[in-house]
Amino acid sequence: MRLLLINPRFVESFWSFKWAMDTVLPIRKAVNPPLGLATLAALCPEHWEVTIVDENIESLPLAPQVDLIGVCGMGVQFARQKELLAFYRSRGYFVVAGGSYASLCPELYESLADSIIAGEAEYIWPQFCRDLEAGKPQRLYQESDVVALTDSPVPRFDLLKVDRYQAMSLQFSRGCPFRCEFCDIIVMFGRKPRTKAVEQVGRELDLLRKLGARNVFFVDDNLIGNKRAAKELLRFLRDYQTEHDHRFQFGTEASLNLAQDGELLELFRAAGMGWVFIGIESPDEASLVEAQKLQNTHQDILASIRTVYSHGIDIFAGFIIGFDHDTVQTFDRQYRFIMDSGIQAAMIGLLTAAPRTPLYERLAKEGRLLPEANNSDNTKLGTNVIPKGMSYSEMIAGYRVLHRRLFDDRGIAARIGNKLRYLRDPVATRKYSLREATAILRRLFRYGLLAGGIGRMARFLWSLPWSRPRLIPQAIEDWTVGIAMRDYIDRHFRDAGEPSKQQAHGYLRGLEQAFRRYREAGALEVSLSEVRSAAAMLSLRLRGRLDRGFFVRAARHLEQVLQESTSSVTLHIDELHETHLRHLERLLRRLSRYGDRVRITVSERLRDLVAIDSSRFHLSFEV
Ligand code: B12
Ligand code: SF4
Repeated sequence: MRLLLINPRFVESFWSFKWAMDTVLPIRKAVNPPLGLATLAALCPEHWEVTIVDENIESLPLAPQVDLIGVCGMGVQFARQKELLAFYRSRGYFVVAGGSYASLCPELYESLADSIIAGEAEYIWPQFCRDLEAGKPQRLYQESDVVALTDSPVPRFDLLKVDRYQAMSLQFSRGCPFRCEFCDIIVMFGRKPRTKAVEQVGRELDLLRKLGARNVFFVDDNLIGNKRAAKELLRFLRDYQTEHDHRFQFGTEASLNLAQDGELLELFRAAGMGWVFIGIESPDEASLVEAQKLQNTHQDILASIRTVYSHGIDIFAGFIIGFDHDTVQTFDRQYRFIMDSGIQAAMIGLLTAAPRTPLYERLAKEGRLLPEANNSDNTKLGTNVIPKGMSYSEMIAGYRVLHRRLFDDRGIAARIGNKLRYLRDPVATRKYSLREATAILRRLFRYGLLAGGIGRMARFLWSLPWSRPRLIPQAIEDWTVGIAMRDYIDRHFRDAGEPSKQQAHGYLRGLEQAFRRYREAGALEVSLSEVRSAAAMLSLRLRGRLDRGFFVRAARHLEQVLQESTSSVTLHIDELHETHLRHLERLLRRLSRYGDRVRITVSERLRDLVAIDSSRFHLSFEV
């Protein structure tokens, strides 16, 4: 049996760190690989031939030589997952859906896939494989029991393109003992953390070492959910690192009570855990209590952060705005807190109610859910929750302003100072070779710092800890993170408003005039499909009989539209002469920086001729 597993393209978010990936780390194309797919591949019968395609780093095969196709997805990938399931199904493939969102809401997939795998796959996937081989696959395989992680195989890391990811993923435990109201982790994985044996982790690290990985993210929901097991793991990692020349840089997710356990912190350091992601959510105790995030109320949060820094461990953190106790004043409180904390990678989200969570149930009862709104990505300018302490529009406006304040050059530099004041002797890292590190620095200087003007350069130089040179790499990393987040804000958090509607119609008229000749000859159709807040959705249908001049001018016009606004563009390539292929390629190269907002359809006849990089552009199918 030949199986293709696909990780659909993500919509860009803060987590994409697109600017850093495209500009500073061009060898890397995404932050983390789809570990679920590598695990699933390892659960297949030995005689199955498995391939993994991650659309975030590579193009999709449109006519793969396989017998079945599995597509995974989180909620944020649902639209793309649906599109891919429909496309491949329409081509006659047997399609299977799985992953986080199918686990949370399997009912949404009923009409989309031939089989659905809901929940952890360790036991139900082998059962599906047996049924399929026997010719009687069922529609739904739902895990209702508890999977022992000691039964989870070493993932097929060898099927992933290791060098394209910033860090490889490895999972030690699932589940978390806490009960935060908004959390879907405990709905999916339960409150009793389950762990692998440390020897399993050792085997996974052996394979990652063989494949050349250096950077490993322990993707546990809360690595210290079971402290005894966490300590055993960390001791094991410490010894493993000593044995293997401290080859790995590790990072993970943990709850804030990490700061209260000195032994745990020492072990983090000894194991080479250079950074940790912590859900801080709010500096406001009333909001934490409301969210049942009581573990964050037992100590002064700022003091805890500084304790973690004092062990040489960097912090990424999640923050939430929109709790019932939050008002318009909350933005300023969060601003001051985040600045003081020195946290550069501050992932601030609007409170979002994921289906099946206690928060979702409560707000549904209170009539405070927006059913059509985004329920999966809490870092967009919108949520499905109607706030209580402020109006929806005040919340969105405040959210936008908060980001602008935090991620101006002054904010980035000041946070670095506030972090480095407490960060002691960072955990030794060997993330990059000397050659890689030099190339990274050169690109950061040229495209990030010098491009930001003399003011940014001055702030950069001022922020470097000249008297403690060991901390300089941390400052450089924080500038890279800060500029990447700022770049995202500049492109995605523009002001919406009426003038933009006029602007959208202006773009349409501009295109109509510029390309009148082609339109009149029936070679091109231009239209404006929708105007939604600040964004126009422009569409160009290429019908052949174009020339080089068209592509050159189209590149200029479309690049300007994408640069100036949050509009998106759809290119329908219905007809294209072979000799124009290189002109089209040049046009696409110009637009690729905005690929997230460029949708492309290619007519059936041209699919062998026109290859679109679906990891760059949204390749759409007219099924
Ligand atoms: C690593 C990670 C990431 C990585 C990316 C990982 C990747 N490339 O896929 C990063 C850091 C980039 C990330 C980002 C985000 N993430 Co994330 N992430 C995780 C995390 C911590 C681990 C995922 C993982 O590797 N698990 C380990 C594997 C082995 O488990 P698994 O994926 O569940 O797979 C099992 C089954 O689902 C099944 N399976 C998996 N795939 C498939 C496919 C098929 C066909 C089948 C049959 C079965 C199957 O088999 C596996 C073995 O049992 C999870 C939490 C978690 N515990 O899963 C959150 C999680 C998946 N992320 C989540 C969210 C919300 C996000 C963000 C939207 C956060 C945000 N607000 O911005 C962003 C979006 C990214 C973007 N737009 O760019 C949610 C998803 C909720 C949902 N139900 O959809 C989760 C569950 C965490 C949470 N509750 O907050 N994330
Ligand atoms: S600490 Fe994190 S994983 Fe645990 S319940 Fe709270 S939000 Fe969920």
